[in-house]
Amino acid sequence: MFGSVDRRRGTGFLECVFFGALGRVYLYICSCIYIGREEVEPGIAIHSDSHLPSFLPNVMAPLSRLLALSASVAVSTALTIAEINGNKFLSPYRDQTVSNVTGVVTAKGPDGLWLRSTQPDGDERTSESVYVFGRTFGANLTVGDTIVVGGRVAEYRSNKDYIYLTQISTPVLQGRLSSGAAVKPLVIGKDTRDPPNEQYSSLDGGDVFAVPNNVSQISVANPELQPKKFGLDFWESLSGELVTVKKPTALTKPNSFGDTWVAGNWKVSGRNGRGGLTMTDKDANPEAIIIGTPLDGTKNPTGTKMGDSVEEITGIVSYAFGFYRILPTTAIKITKSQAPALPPATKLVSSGKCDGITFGDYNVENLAPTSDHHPDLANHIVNYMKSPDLIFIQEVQDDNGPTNDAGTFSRKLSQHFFPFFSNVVPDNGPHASRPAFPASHIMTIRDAGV
Ligand SMILES: [Ca+2]
Ligand SMILES: [Ca+2]
Ligand SMILES: [Ca+2]
Repeated sequence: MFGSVDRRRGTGFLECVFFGALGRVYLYICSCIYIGREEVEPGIAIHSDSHLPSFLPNVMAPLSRLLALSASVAVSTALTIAEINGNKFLSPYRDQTVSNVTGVVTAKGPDGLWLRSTQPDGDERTSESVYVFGRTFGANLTVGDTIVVGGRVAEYRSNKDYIYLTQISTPVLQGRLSSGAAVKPLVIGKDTRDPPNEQYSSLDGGDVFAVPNNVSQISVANPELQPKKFGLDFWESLSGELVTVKKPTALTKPNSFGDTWVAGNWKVSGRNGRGGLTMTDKDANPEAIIIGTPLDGTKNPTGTKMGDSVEEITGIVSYAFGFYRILPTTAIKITKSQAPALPPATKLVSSGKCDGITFGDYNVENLAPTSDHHPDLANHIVNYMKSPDLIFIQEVQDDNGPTNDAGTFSRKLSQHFFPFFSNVVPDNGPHASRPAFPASHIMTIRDAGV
């Protein structure tokens, strides 16, 4: 078989035409394609003006990878993983092809594997591990294998508002040096420093609550990492690393996927009486980390509660869906819950006089006239919140509930639920009537002092 290559630079698209005894076969290769929010492996499309034998796609897959490598604009050789990651958020070798990258396989996931360098540089800003993206790449590799890899350095994100994740894509296995290397996770707070516990980023003056905010974006400013000071920088400096979280505590109830925020036995600030971390001015709790989807296909529990003790977690530091996260090697396990299950009622009780007022804040979860949780809400407001003088409530819907129309206030709720309150001020802002963002109301329970 012989052929010709037509390289179209700037489009990431490579077309090869092979012809011979089989007739003409057209092989199209894209270095990277996207389906939905997931990146998938290099695209290979084969068209032929003759009958193709069934083995041909198998023969062409490795060939396509080699061709994709050769088609790269620039090639760098024998880089360390630390050099690939660099000391900023984005790789200095972004979109370049690299080869002879040596590392030990520390973990495998459904779409790729993670490599740890055999030549660490002693600089805590440069992660010594990296994600190698390729669904079939690791099929014959196991944890503890020391391998030599080539591929393209890619910065991947599934949404323009997210931070990029550095990875090696379109990988080619250049060699397996040995097997059975010991793979030891880094214990966070012991083998690494403690995560910073107040500030997220050098942008926004270090305060995510500062006004004005969003002065720039990490992926645009690409600042040099300061893992001692800023949370995002700390987690980025461990990107791709296999880590252990000792004595984790759940900080929230999980989302519907079982993703759970935790903090380990490192130094935290803002710990509250229920074991959570309370956000305050200039403390947005970057020491919290979300535990994402387990690598082995198991599922995290969805019934976890704030303050629950969790069994030691080992997994890979990654980034997806807007958050740095640890992908555990297997599902997390809850070992103990807070008792009693409900916190006590507040001790802040209004005197009903003008010398002081009490405030409350309650998300009433899509409250509509047809909701069945009116009695629970009333019970919580009266018996747990002790009827604050002023209460901010979120997620109030209008008379027709989730229907998206001009309504921002429920006449029925005002007749049946709100009569407990002496004054109701609905939020008539631009989002007030949208089902995804039900309105906020400020209500006063008593006139005294307000
Ligand atoms: Ca990076
Ligand atoms: Ca380093
Ligand atoms: Ca904190």
